[in-house]
Amino acid sequence: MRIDVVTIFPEFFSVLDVSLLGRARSGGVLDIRVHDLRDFTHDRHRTVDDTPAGGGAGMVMKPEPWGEALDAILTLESTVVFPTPAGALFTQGTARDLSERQHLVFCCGRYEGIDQRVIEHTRTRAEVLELSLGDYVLNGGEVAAMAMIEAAGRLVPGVVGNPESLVEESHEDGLLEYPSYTKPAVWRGLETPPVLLSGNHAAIAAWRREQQLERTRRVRPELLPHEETGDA
Ligand code: 6GU
Repeated sequence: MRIDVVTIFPEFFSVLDVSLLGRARSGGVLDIRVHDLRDFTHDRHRTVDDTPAGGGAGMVMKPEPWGEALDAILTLESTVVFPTPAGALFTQGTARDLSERQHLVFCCGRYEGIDQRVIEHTRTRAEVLELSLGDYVLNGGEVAAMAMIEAAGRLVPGVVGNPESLVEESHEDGLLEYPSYTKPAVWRGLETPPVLLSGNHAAIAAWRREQQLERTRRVRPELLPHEETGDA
């Protein structure tokens, strides 16, 4: 999979060289390229922002550098992601969808955002997604793009060594994950649930399912189908 990132802070993305994604990158499974938006400016100060039309606080990212950057990066296969708190919610389903695409382009806005005409113009030549991580505000799209790249990237075949580890995870079946334990069987007086040491695989599977339901009901009841919430 090819991923391009456009940002005024390319150094944020050095973490993509670490751990699983780093290995996928050096192994050629993920081809990730990070671009400095300021390289697409032409003035001495490499200006990327200006005052908002209509007035108000903060600055807006100018359309011209974004247009030139996307002219250079887009292909016929591109899906363009604009991370923004005003976007649709990014979920495990979105990650799965993105992981199946040929070419992702992440456009990281700063300040009060990117001139909306950049998004509208990009829609005329590529599929465009405005996506949010959740209902809180970050200083820019960089950390959000990183989260989306990691969530989608680890679902690309070959990135995670043992694909079975992707199956029994939180959100893959719509429920939170069951709790995990390892040795020793007793630690600081706390026991590993005996069923997990019983060798009874059917009983273990049933216990894990019950734990998933209990945890989801307690922590994230809105994830459960209505008839399973216990509400009237
Ligand atoms: Cl995608 N961007 C920003 N700036 N803030 C966010 C976000 C994205 N998702 C949640 N908060």
